[in-house]
Amino acid sequence: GMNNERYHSLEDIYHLVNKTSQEHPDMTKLILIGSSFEKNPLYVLKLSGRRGPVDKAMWMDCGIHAREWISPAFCIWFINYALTFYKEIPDITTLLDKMDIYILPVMNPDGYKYTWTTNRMWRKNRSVKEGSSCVGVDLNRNFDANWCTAGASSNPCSDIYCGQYPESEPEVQAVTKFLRSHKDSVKLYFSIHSYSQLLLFPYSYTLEQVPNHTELFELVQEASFKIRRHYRNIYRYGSGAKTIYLAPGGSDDWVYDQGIIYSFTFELQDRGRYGFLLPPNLINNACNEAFAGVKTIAMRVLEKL
Ligand code: 0X9
Ligand code: ZN
Repeated sequence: GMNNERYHSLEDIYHLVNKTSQEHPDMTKLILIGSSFEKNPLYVLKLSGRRGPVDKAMWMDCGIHAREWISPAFCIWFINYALTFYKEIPDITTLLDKMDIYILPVMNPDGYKYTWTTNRMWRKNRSVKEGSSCVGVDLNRNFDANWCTAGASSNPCSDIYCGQYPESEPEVQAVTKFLRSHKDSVKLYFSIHSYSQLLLFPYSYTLEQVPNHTELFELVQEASFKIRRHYRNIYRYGSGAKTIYLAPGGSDDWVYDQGIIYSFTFELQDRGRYGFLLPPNLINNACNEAFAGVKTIAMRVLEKL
């Protein structure tokens, strides 16, 4: 239910997504975009309103980093919200009537599973390479965007290891392949992380500003104001490099340079009290305010397109 949330295991998430697609065949499509290093499937759920085809779409991925449990929880929450309140609440109805929404609930299923079984604080994927005893690549350092420069590490034992070469990881390959082939329709990109309460946009790989910096700044500023007014929580905002740190090889920067100029990374609750261990009773509030941010930006972008 929407009010006593809990975190879902990887098996639960597969089951939920599968069940949801079967219960809503008119509004959903389940798309297998690839598989992880350990051969777990990467499913994208496509959400559409009950209307004819449209040429605009939004993408949202969750769970790039294994330990950030609120992130997959938000993707699941979003799917439930959309299918429950389509034609009941104007915000989600407008979004689904005007664009298709592609949701990847867990981009790093191997790592996510590992945080449930073995190490709650695991961040990377679980790929192994001959000649190294350390496991995993940071998927948000493996995209082909100023790959492995300052802010990433070439040491396989580092938590921010960039991998052997750009897009070396199957999870990254699956996402880039899908987005390359849907470049014309996807206008809006969100990547959901935690924690720190930040609304970020490119670049993170350089301190230089993107051409539409002012436009993106105004979008995240408005989203932050809305969240503060409705939920009394503070979200800082700005370009990644200037707001937190230089970090190359990220999904948002790669997406931006592909021409998807409305590209965002959200860092959800909290600001450090619980960190990655956000208690289940706070999931709902975290998701409600994250949705307020996504909605604010998506509505504005729709007006511009
Ligand atoms: O460092 C990251 O990958 C993200 N922060 S996290 O604490 N969730 O690991 C921030 C990503 C910002 N965007 C890029 N670095 N491209
Ligand atoms: Zn993260």
